Amino acid sequence: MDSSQVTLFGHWICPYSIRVQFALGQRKIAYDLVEVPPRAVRPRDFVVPSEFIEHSPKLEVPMVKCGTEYLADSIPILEWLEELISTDSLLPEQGEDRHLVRQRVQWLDKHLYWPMVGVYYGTDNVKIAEASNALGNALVEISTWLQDSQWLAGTQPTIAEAIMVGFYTRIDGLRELGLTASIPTEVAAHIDRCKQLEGWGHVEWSAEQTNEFVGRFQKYREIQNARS
Ligand SMILES: N[C@@H](CCC(=O)N[C@@H](CS)C(=O)NCC(=O)O)C(=O)O
Repeated sequence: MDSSQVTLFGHWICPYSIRVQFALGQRKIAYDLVEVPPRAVRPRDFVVPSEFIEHSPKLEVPMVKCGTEYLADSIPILEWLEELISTDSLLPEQGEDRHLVRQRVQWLDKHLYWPMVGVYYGTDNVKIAEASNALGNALVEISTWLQDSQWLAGTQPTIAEAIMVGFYTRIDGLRELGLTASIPTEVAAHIDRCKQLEGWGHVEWSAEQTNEFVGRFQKYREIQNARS
């Protein structure tokens, strides 16, 4: 398969898009990026590409086009890219290691992402504090994985890192939006290691992007609170 035919329909502000963009960068797969801002932050005059409307079942980013085929939903996309392209894999071949990666990917998707999204989409302080605490608890659990290994699942970076960097890109912004939980030492060291990876350069936020993220969600809160 010619990897030059990969197109990512995504957006930097979407942590699910970041998962895929990180994996593409880390695996040195060439790709085109078509920016589709999620509805909550979409400029009014933005014209959604018809190709995206036609092929994305839930109108969610990320969606990937490989050759002539399309797939939406980040975790299936990461698996699909592993099936299609074998270079610089982020999924171990062996059964048990592969199982651990998949298990941790699912765990992060649920126990890290739910509270993370809860912090920035939160509109009342009690809910934001609850999400922040849940996120802190998730980080404590993750720190136990990192006591045994430098990486989240096994001895190499895997698609579990792709999930995690969706959180790492926005930590500073989350702090401004109400994240108070502390980052365990093992996780802080893991952040530093992830920042050395090739994929990080594809997803890292500038200070302007952090400010834009914070500003857009502060505005979102204002609008929601004015309505209620
Ligand atoms: N389960 C999906 C979730 C993707 C998702 O929630 N994407 C959001 C943006 S972060 C989206 O596009 N929502 C529709 C919209 O806001 O227009 C995945 O893992 O890719």
